[in-house]
Amino acid sequence: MNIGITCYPSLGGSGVVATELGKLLADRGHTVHFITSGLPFRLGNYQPNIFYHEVEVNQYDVFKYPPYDLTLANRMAQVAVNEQLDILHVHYAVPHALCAYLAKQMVGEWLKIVTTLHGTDITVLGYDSSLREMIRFGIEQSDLVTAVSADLIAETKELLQVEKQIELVYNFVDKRRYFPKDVTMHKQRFAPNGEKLLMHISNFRPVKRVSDVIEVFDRVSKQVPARLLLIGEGPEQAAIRQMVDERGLKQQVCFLGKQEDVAEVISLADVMLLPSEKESFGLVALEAMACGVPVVATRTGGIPEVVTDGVCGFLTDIGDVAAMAERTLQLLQDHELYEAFSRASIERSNETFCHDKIASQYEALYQRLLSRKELGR
Ligand code: GMT
Repeated sequence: MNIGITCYPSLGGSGVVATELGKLLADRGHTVHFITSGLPFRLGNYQPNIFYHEVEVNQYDVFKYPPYDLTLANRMAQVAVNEQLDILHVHYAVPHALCAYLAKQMVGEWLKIVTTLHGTDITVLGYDSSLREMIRFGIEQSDLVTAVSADLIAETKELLQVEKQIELVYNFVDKRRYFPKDVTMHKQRFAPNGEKLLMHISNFRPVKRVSDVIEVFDRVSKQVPARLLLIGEGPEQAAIRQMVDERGLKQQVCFLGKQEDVAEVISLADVMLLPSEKESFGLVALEAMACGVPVVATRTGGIPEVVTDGVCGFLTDIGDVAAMAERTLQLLQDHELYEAFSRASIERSNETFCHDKIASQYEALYQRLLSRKELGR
């Protein structure tokens, strides 16, 4: 198949999933065309059947707002025709589903549009009255729509009142890269006296509740010697640094900034903390599980579909930092429990969220769409 993929190319779960999917599809012999505003950051090494088509936005002085959406739609249409795309798979509804719709209007019905909903495109933007109807339209006009958790499907249906069937396709983790790694050398650097390492990875937006991570760490480190590794950057970072200083935790908290390949660092962690307000899936939780790191997270959105509470991690109510700290301590202090959770995490990520299994699901959906096309539907 000739498959076009559009996503946000910078750091972020939806871009990661889209890029990794493109690579897997290329491994399976398909030709993949990324149509994006920048080179997807996880694209990695050259692969002969992966192509990149840059979307260059016109910065003409008259425009107060450069027309990214129109330029993208036009580029999608060009690539669809020139490369004879069978499928155009867009990740994140806004504006990608609408751009794909416009491209399809330009080239013809033969171009099949698949839209994957990732979370904030519904759970945040869907509440914006200036976008809501547009998002609903983009979903209804897609030939096929998928979402990354059952919870996201339910919220989309309820909030936007869409009639369209939405297929559940979970996110995945590539178990060839995410597995427990020997990090003894690095551990020595971050935990020189054998301290326990807690970790949090996010874009430091308010929805991630990074201040809860600090609250939890503060409590845990009063009971067991521990360090905290924070990975990622974002708008809350300055406030978090200040909070760390005010609590006198500076020596125990390390800000690692943006890391391109978290597969290399996750194995350093003893426990991954994810106290989000909302999380349609929680890719970071899955990546931690694949590396055998138990997760302590909030019972919100799609997280309970990823982290089985009491088996591969613990789930608590949003903002209940006391419970999160207690659960973290339980894991850190009970070796047998820890080992059981670690094994269960690896097993669950390999079975339910294996890259091969999910790539096959997408492939089957594409094939279903294309066979409908042959039947003239
Ligand atoms: O987490 C974010 O804010 C980034 C966002 C994105 O679009 O990259 O993540 C969303 O999509 C990820 C991949 O499907 C999911 O794992 C995240 O749970 C989801 N974020 C939220 O729902 C807040």
